[in-house]
Amino acid sequence: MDTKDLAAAHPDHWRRAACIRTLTLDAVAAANSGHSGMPMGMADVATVLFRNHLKFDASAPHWPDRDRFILSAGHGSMLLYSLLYLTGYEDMTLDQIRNFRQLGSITAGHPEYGHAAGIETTTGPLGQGLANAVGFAMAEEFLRARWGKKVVDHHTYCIAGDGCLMEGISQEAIGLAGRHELSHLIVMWDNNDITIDGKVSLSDRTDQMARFAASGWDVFECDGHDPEDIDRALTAAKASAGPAMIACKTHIALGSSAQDTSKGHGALTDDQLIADTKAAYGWEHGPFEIPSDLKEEWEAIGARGAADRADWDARIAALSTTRQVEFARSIAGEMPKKLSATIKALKKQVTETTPKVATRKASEMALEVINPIIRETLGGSADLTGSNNTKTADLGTFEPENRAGRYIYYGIREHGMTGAMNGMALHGGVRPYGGTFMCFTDYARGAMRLSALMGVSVQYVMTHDSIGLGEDGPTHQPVEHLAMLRATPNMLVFRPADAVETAEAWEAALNQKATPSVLALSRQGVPTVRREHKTANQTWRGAYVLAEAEAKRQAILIASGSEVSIALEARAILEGEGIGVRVVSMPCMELFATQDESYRKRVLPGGAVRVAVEAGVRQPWDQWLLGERGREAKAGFVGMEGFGASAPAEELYAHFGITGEAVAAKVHALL
Ligand SMILES: Cc1ncc(C[n+]2csc(CCOP(=O)(O)OP(=O)(O)O)c2C)c(N)n1
Repeated sequence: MDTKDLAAAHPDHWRRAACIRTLTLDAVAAANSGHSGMPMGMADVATVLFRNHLKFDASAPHWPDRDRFILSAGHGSMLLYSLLYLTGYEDMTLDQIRNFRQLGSITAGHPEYGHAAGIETTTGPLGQGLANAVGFAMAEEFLRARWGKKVVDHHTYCIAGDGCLMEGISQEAIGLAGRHELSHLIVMWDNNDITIDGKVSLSDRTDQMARFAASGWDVFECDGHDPEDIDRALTAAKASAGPAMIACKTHIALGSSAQDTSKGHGALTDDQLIADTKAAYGWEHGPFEIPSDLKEEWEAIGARGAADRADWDARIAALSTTRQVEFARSIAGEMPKKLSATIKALKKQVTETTPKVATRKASEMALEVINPIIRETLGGSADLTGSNNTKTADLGTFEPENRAGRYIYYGIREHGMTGAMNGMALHGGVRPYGGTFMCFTDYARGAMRLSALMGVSVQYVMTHDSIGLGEDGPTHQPVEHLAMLRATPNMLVFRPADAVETAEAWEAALNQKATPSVLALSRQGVPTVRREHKTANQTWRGAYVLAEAEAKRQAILIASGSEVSIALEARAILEGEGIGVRVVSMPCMELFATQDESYRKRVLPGGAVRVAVEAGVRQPWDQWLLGERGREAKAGFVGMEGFGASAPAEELYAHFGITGEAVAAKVHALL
């Protein structure tokens, strides 16, 4: 590839794109780490996209009707940072570019949501951005149906590399987008034939265009270094009726001696190589230097959308006040005021009727009252709707014929579902929740971790949360999953004991703006353990005294979920013997940990024997058994030590010794 020919063919474009290429070279050299090749290869595509197609206003990065640009190939972060700097995003200063990958800078190794305006999502784990993009596009379709084209009408553009397309999550995302005919989604594939280990052909021979086409996408091709060809392909992609994929033929690390090699993938830091490459670009400026005429051109690109945005503002102002307020509330992620009263009413009804229901059913009962008042919830399940109890009566199905439908059949795609839900939550204006079996959080894990890292409020309805699911056996019975989820920073794990706690958990979860929640729910029926109506949300405190000792307190039993009633059985046995036992229900360890010391001390005072009961592994319980004034000699655990087995649930509880009698015996042994 002769860069002289490219420069001669489109000199103005060439100079604009060279800004991205040289900033990348300089920033990676300064950091002595990073990925030079991808931004150097995709600079032309990105330049044409931003200049001719992307609807955005750099001075208003949160404008709700902007087009979204998602860099799924997050290792090429300098592509995004360069674009944000060049087009004039206020927080992306040249100093930030100079401090690429340094502590405290907003230019992290991979783009991190929340660091800088214009970073729509955190990417780096390959394929995630692509799945997010599908969620963004679904949210856009839904909101367009709800609010009308005048309020919501934008595109989602995504750059994905070979790595993104090799990851399994890509197939889930592609299938979902094809099914839903997401015509406002455009994926640009950086088709450069190179990954870290060498040529793509070392590990893959997939016909990517055929693969997308087979899932219902419209596919296009372009020469990723010819601005006219790129523009043509983008124009065609925007006009297509389905989601569009453009295979952009590019050269990684274009213009350098590492071009078209895996060496070009990583950090190009050699002084001579950088000098030679800049010479090949015809670039005669110093490091980090963008000549003012070019910077002005780029800033004009950044301001191109200002008129569109002003028009949009006027259209919003023309809406009725009620609609304006509702739009602003949903975009801000605020809960409607009615939520609290609605949950209280449900709790009251449950304490009066004391049903014995599975907490997955209790979750459905909660959703039946939540969904009608929060019109931005988008529910779904990875093909376990009837088991996860995620679909309520009023939702309707989201599909091309009914974009206003609020229930999504994700198919058997836990990871794709989760990545899409992240995208929806990031888009704003919708509140996604989705379900699968708790055991298959493993399949969703890559994206769940990113919900937590980014701080987006997605609710995970994870049913069949223990051996209590019974006959499906150990393949389906989670034992280590609660520990894994609780170990994840910024994730709330709710394991409610009954229908009251489940309603409270939903309220607490929905009120989180920057933290995802898992609701770990039982398959099997559990009795109502909260028999006295309290308006205050007890679950919000993480743990609370459910039943006080009657005789002199000698033991505290701490339990969650379906094991709370087992702890109550043990208490009855022990109290019958004159041993005073307090039962603490602990539906959410993370929230309890945030309570002040005096509250924690009131719930878990020192002195008494402590036994935790949960049909999972012990690991997360040590904090409450040994810490918080506990002592090893006085601590015990009743739960799982290995995998489960296939049998009816009650037999399994007996077999694994998770019974009231076993808990009572443990207390005896410790006293
Ligand atoms: C899930 C995941 N696995 C592995 C990596 C490490 N990784 C970063 S880039 C890359 C190669 C990607 O190849 P490609 O998408 O073709 O990028 P290019 O070489 O074109 O820059 C790998 C394996 C990662 N970031 N995410």
